[in-house]
Amino acid sequence: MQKMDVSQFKDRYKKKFQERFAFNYENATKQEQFVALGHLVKDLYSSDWKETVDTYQENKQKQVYYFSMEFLPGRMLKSNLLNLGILDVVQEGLAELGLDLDEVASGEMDPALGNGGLGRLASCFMDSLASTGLPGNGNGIRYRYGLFKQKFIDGHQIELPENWLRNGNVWEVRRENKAVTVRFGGQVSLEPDNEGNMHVTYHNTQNILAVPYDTAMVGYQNGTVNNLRLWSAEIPYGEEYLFPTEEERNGVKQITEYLYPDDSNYEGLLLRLKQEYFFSSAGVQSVVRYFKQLNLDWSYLPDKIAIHINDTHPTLAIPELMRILMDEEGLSWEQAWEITKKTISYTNHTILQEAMERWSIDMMNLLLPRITQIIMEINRRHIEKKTPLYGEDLTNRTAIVANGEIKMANLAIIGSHSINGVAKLHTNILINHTLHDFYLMYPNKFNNKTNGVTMRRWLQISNPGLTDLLDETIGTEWKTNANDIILLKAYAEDKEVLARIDAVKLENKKRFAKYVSEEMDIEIDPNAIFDVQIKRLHAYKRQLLNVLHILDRYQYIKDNPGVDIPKRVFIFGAKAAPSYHYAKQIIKLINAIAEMINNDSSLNDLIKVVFVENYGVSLAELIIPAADVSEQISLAGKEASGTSNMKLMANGALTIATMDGATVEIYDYVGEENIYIFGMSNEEVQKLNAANSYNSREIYEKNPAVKRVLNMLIDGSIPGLEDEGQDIFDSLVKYNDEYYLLKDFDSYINAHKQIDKDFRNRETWNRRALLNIASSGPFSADYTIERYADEIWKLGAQREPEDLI
Ligand code: H2P
Repeated sequence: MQKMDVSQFKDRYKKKFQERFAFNYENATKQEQFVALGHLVKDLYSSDWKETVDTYQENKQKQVYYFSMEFLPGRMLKSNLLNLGILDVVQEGLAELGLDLDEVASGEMDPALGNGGLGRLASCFMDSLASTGLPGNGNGIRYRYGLFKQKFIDGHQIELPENWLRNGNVWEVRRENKAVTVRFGGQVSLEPDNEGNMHVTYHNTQNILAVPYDTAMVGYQNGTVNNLRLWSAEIPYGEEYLFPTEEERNGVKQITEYLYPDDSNYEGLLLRLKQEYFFSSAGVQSVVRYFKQLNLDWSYLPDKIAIHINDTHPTLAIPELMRILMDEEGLSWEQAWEITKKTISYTNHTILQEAMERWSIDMMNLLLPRITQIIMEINRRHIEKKTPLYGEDLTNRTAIVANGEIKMANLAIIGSHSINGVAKLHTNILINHTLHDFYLMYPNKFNNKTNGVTMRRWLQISNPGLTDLLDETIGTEWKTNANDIILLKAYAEDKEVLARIDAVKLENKKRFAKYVSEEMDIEIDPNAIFDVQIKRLHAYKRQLLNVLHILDRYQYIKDNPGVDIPKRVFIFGAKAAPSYHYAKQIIKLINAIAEMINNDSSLNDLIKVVFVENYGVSLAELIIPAADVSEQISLAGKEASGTSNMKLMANGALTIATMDGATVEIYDYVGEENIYIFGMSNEEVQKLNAANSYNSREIYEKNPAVKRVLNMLIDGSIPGLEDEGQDIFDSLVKYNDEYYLLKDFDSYINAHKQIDKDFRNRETWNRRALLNIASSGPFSADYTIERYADEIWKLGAQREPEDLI
């Protein structure tokens, strides 16, 4: 890309604006100012984009395709500017034009095409693939609305559609000429031709057009621009198609409308299955089409293509690739199977049974008859082959098809060459418990790839103050080699640097406090401890434990008016799945408590509760740099990795945590004196499970602090609660507290008391913040991606045709 100075930028911007809108930029809305800038930026990278794609193809380079139901890219303007190396020039240029970059950037919609860590991980990986110069592309769904927009009404979560495309999307390019057809329903017949080869014929299928929209994934100042391809469902056109009825049109549109439509009923489930096949099939078809252009024998497919399935949602890529290779390209089952397994790899992101996808065979058969045949045959062969080796019991436990259902994780493991967990502890749990039977069969398929986060978005963009501090102390090498952040350790005793860490944090806290004041009408003191829990709302993540601590603290302050403890602001950001009743009750509870506490002047502002509405990437960018305390309090063994833990640490928050997920690795790097660990370990949880002796009611009866706090849920102390208080109380006392909150209660409270004490000593606290920042380098997604590339996708070591001879 050609470099641009400030004055060139200003000229180009004015011209671009004029071209697009035919009036002056000064009179424009933020959104229009953004659109013009977006188009300008796109012009700047478009030649690199084309060149990157061409080079991959000319060199017949092996490419990876990351299939994911979710991507959570966040706003892309600043990330593109940073990666193009023109963030400063544009900021300055806009300022000279009388515009503020942050204001203009806020004119971009933040697409909610993901739900939580899973989708954000996919986007961090996209950034890291391009930034490390690796040939890697995304494949997913272009949801018209994505995940719902969250509103709180009377403290309840209300879901609204988020029309993020209403003003168009500057970054995407519609590629109609690359559309493919995806078939649903109907019947299939297999008939032999004269030579005895089987031919598959489809009857009465519903054909849907999958149209790709491509978005550039710009690498960090390296000229690499990869592709994120998102598919949109459309009615096929052409003379052979009759004019569709309204019902047909709606049925098609529906496929790419919402992320995670309510699946608590048959229709919703069917729609979700459609979505999964839709983007898996479209992705595989486009990958195969690309491979065919290389003019190589089919056996080279795994040498040129890696398909990664992010969680089980894209698992149908396995039977789909088999289908194409056999039915359309005439390969034998054995050939197709070898190629498929070598091409596909899978990441498991959770051990929660409820999250393990299963589909009814009947539904699958109705929607995808040929795919179902293939899955049944994969299963039949698996059982036939493994039973003599491992016996009936073990083999049957690994079956893909059982009790009228298809188990997607089992299919993903059997049909791929690699399965990885997302943190060391998680991978160990997979190997030793959840997927142990598979581990006995395929020990070499299992490996760990601890998650990572892109430091570009989560440090450079969201925390410019800290970025400057790092640049001025340790130089700029850390921006391409995050391990260099460790050099900051040398400043652990430097009082000036420690004071600057404090000042940067305070600035970030003021920025967030301003948002809270303007948007929520709550005043918070930037000198208070900002205590942050931001993640999907789920019982295992134990936001409720955080709530119990708040109530305990509330009681303590009430009992001891004028007590001298640091002020705390409890900050929550979380969405609950629309049909997850209990999670929504917890949202209501937090909001009710916020209302009660924030309006109680007798508390002297010693506690405040801020539950931000519609938490997403943009809010995370505001909250994370402002955090003092990072809450990672899941029941040990349940959180596969976590990634907010890494972002918060890199921004100098101290972690209060159970030994779970990647927090265990954070503990290893940062050392026990710089983190607050509490609660049961995974082993202790396992033992308690095995003993079957847990009795939460006994804790309730015997522990006065617990009793007092829990009683608040049911005795009317918290205004505005309806059934929520009783239901939540019951979950903890009557139904034996599935996630052991009461068991971990005391140690959690004690850890928080320690935080109160430690926060007082500013210098020591800042030193520990510094050590957290300094230890965060290994969690850069660049390293994670390099490990995927080397060990799973083998992007560097591809086999060329000569190697075969
Ligand atoms: C999940 C796991 C996290 C993990 C993330 C990415 C599904 O994300 O629960 O532990 O870090 O995938 O691997 P989340 O809960 O945030 O939706």
